[in-house]
Amino acid sequence: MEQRDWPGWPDETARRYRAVGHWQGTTFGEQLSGWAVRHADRVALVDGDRRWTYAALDTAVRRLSSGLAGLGLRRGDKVIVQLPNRAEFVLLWFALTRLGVVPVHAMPAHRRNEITHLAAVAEAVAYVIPDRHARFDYRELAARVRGDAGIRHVIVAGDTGGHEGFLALADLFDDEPGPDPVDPPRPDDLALLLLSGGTTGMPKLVPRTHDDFAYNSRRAAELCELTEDSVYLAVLPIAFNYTMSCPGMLGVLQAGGRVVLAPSAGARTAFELIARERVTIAAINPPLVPHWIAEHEHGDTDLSSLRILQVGSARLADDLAAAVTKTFDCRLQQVFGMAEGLLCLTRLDDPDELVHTTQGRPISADDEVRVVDPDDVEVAPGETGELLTRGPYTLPGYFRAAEHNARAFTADGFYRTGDLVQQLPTGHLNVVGRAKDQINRGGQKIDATEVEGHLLACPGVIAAALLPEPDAVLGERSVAFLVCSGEAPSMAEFQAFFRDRGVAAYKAPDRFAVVDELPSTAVGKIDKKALARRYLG
Ligand code: J2J
Repeated sequence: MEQRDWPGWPDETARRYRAVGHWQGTTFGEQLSGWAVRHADRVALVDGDRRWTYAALDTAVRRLSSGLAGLGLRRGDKVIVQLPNRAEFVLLWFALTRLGVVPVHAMPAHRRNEITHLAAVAEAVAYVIPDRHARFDYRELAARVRGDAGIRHVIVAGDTGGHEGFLALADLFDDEPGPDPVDPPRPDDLALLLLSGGTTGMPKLVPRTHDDFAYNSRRAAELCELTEDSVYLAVLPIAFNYTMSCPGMLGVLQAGGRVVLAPSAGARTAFELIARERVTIAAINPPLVPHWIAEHEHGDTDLSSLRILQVGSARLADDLAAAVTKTFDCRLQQVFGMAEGLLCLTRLDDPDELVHTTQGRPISADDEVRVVDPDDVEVAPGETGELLTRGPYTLPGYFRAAEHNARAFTADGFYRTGDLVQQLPTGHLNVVGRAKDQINRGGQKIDATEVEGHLLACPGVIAAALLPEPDAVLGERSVAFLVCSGEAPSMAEFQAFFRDRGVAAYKAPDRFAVVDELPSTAVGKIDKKALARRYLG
């Protein structure tokens, strides 16, 4: 069934990735059981005052798996998981993947518009939410989505709030771990679905297998020299590929280390946890960097355990990178990754010059990289071009998106990243721009086409174009250029319109500019380059 949902790697390529040991032929359920034997009494997971040893984690996961199987969840079923950085995410994630049930990684910021879309594409049978998080009641959202999307079960990590038919996650733990799943997943099965940043209207789903995702995190963990003594602080949302597998939660667990979940991304919270748990590696994005630097300069928290500070998901300015090295007594590691796969890291022994000015180089010797011009011809070394890639953990095609796949991949299976890069003789990449119609708002990706669709649905808007503009904090923010009939709606009206449509708040334009007309190209498309030149200088 899955082969029809997404293309899979060519057989010959898959054989090679197995033969060289990238794909080790184990599932996450098997891996967790192995870790539980090897590291039984070591602490695996910390969430506030709650702690799980490896043995306790494995037992809790088995109990939850049995309960989920009792609900009727089976290998191949899809479940939308929208949980913040709480231990329940980790327990649930392993319980689902142990059964071969596929978590669809929604982000806490997503709302009705996004969840309904994910549910429809994945044909999700269940939806897992917190009760409340960051002043938002997810039960209200689930109550609305359930009807639209054919979701059979809503599972709440917390209080069901009396919503009829909602199940409490806590009630799904069987008293004892049940037998092994009757129809266990295979290592080359779909293990999870990640969300792409999106460039074509609505986010695509990125299929990742047990084999490829495990390789991704294992290889990243090797390059970060993680050991049993490593303690990873999850600052960004745990469902994010970066936090999951680069090396993230999975990388640190496979090394026998400890995962500490930060309840929010605030620098103060993070610093307290670093001191308390003796954190050795943390992963953040560029907008957090100035906060971390300021917190360090004004406070006296003991950060002496920290060995690696990873920064990625948007371009880190070179001077900010140098400031990190100057401020913190640890190694900066730049991280350039994507839900689709390819991960680039600066190496721990790279000279500062490379660490401060590049976004690293691919983690696998089998990551194939091409830098091409608009005709797909390779540019001269060091010149700017679009980055194309294929490899042992880069998707061979999106999930249920045959038409899009035809455009997003070359005939020989290279994924078109939409990132403009220059490659140095050392293999390091410098991300210099973007060929895709996307805004990177401090690490959050906004699909311009999708937002333009919402804007055009707003009464009085005749034409719309969303562009990035520089922002001191976020790197980029979004600006909507609009042509309106009659008087343009106010900023407040636009915001209310977006909220009522159930669109995640970060997608609402940061600024609106009403113009008389939008320039167009020879073929009649909106000419965003001309627009940017005219209004953004
Ligand atoms: C410039 N652009 C970057 C960087 C990502 C690890 C880290 C990040 C992501 C991620 C991820 C960048 N400099 N250092 O999945 O595993 C932009 C590029 C890229 C897109 C992918 C991971 N790091 N980007 O950010 O799927 O444009 O993944 O193609 O959200 O973010 O976005 P996303």
